[in-house]
Amino acid sequence: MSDCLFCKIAAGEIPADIVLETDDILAFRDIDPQAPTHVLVIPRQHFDNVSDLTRDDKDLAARVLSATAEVAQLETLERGYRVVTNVGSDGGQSVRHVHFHVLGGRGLTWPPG
Ligand code: DGP
Repeated sequence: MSDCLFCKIAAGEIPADIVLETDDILAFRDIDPQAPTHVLVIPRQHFDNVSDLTRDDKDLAARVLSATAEVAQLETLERGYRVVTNVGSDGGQSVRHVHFHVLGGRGLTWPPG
């Protein structure tokens, strides 16, 4: 999508601090980190949010989830971490391109606000 921020990051049109990159997935550091490690994992392909993923996308969805684990390993989050995806306004989603937050490096409280 031409007006999507994360599509532009995926296309290299907007710079990002990239942690992991494959043909169809990108992981980059969040611009406003909420923990010592805060990385966003996205498919390069545009989906508004996780609700738009269907059974047809199961292989890509599995690769994205697997990439979150790989990021945790690269960031040495051996004490644990959290994977979050926000959906819609009540879910706190501010960027409409599906993304998984990988947060770690400190003890995280529950429930989130
Ligand atoms: P969410 O609120 O769940 O939609 O998360 C969107 C995240 O995207 C938020 O934590 C801040 C981050 N973000 C917004 N703009 C940029 C940007 O231009 N670059 C990077 N690296 N992260 C961004």
